Amino acid sequence: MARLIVILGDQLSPALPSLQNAAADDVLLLAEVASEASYVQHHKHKIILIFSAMRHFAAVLQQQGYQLCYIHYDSQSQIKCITDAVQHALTQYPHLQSIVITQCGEYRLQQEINNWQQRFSLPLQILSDDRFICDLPRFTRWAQGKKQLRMEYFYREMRRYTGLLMQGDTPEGGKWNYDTDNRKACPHDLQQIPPLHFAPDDITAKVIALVNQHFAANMGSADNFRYAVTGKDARRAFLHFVQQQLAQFGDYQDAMLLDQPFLFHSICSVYVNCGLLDVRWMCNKVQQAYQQGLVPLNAAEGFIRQLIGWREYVRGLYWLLMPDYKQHNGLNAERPLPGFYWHGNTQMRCMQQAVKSTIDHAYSHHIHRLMITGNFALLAGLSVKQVTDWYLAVYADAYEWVELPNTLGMALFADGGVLASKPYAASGAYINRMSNYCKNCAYNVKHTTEADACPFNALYWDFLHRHQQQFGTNPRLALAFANWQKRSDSDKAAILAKAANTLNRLEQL
Ligand code: DLZ
Ligand code: SF4
Repeated sequence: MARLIVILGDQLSPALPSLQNAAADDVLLLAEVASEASYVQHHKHKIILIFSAMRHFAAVLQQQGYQLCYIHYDSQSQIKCITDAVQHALTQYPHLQSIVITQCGEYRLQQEINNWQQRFSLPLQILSDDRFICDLPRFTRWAQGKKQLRMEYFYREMRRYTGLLMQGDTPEGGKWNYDTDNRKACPHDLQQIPPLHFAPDDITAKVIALVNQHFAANMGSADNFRYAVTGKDARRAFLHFVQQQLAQFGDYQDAMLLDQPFLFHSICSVYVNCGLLDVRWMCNKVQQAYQQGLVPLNAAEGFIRQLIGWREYVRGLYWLLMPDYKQHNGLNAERPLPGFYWHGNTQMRCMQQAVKSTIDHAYSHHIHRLMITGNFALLAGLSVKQVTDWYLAVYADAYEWVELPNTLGMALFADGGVLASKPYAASGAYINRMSNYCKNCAYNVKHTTEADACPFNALYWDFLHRHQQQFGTNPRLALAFANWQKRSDSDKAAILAKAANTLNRLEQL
């Protein structure tokens, strides 16, 4: 019984469940469609990455003898969405008798897929995505009956389940988590080894021309695209990271340096999230590097924690809590997103650096995302909808399952504390400790109310003051509130006036 096997743009893995029993008379469908390319205004690099990786993946499948139905992007086409593409394929290949797909990463599109059985009057098989280590029933079982769903406990279960960095029942080195050893500031003269980049081949060059033609207004320049677009090159990029960068990644995971957008980060989230890299393979390589004495434990553990802890945890939460999760706006944040999130023209050096890296590479590392663009959005009460759409659009590794919990929950605390135990609000002092940006900034990080004061400072106190009701009793913020209360009434009034003035002139910062 011949089947239509639908493969989405973030399902580019040879081990994809729906490909496992593919037969010669099955038809494999990959479709570049307007709805997926424009449901947010994706960065140019994200579209190039997905389209080019889809074309390369299809070429390999074809070489292996599979029948392919590949739909190239065409702005005039009647095929505007994945459902249209399925309709087209079923018309072209009338012998097909059922549809198979691996569960989709985003709720939005999964809802559309759920209608296919009725719409096409054919059996539809949706396979669990076992490229993730924790399947969704397992996550639901873990979450059941718990008052708080903390990543740390989930992570420990994943360590036990996978056996990664374990000695029997105990964690390697005696501690589960070396997060406190991941927070060193980076000396500015430490030698940097950049991630591997790849010159575009003919297939990518064609996609670059297409994106220049049809997505000219989107963020970024198509002409400096250097990501890997095949599994083979993505694996090369990852092994380069393990051999050259991972040893330092542990110490400097949270550090930021002027004009060093990558530091010791792997940037492999871009590859693993569209399927070019396999999580288990990556973790095994990192564990081997530790066992061979090439990298210290805090680096290996810190990296594995991101993959089998945080990444799996946010995916589980997303599917557990959608669609309601997307509606949360616990701090009533509605202020429009300032233009500098798109163009980066601001005197705030930290913001300028985070947005520049975003524009240049469709990438910025987790502390840029959490503690600069995210922290600013939290403090200034920027619209949850606009901020989450921005993150989904501008990062090459962003799909809603990973973006929404990280942004709405972690950065904006809009879910009322499902994900984080306190808001990640910070003044300029944190950014100064973790970077050399403040030394190179027009604003003075030590000032709060003066004309040249760092905008993060007054906004930070204003945030605490505004949300005293919600957070005043949170033990993790007790010290911050005590410091606020210690200030004289006139000091408080001056800080709140400065914050109000800052909020009124966000576009001029
Ligand atoms: C992100 C993306 C883009 C830009 N374009 C396509 C596309 O044309 N066809 C496709 O199948 N997938 C694309 N994707 C990835 C999907 O949006 C992604 O598979 C879903 O959001 C589910 O995670
Ligand atoms: Fe950012 Fe403030 Fe430091 Fe400037 S002084 S870089 S605005 S934290």
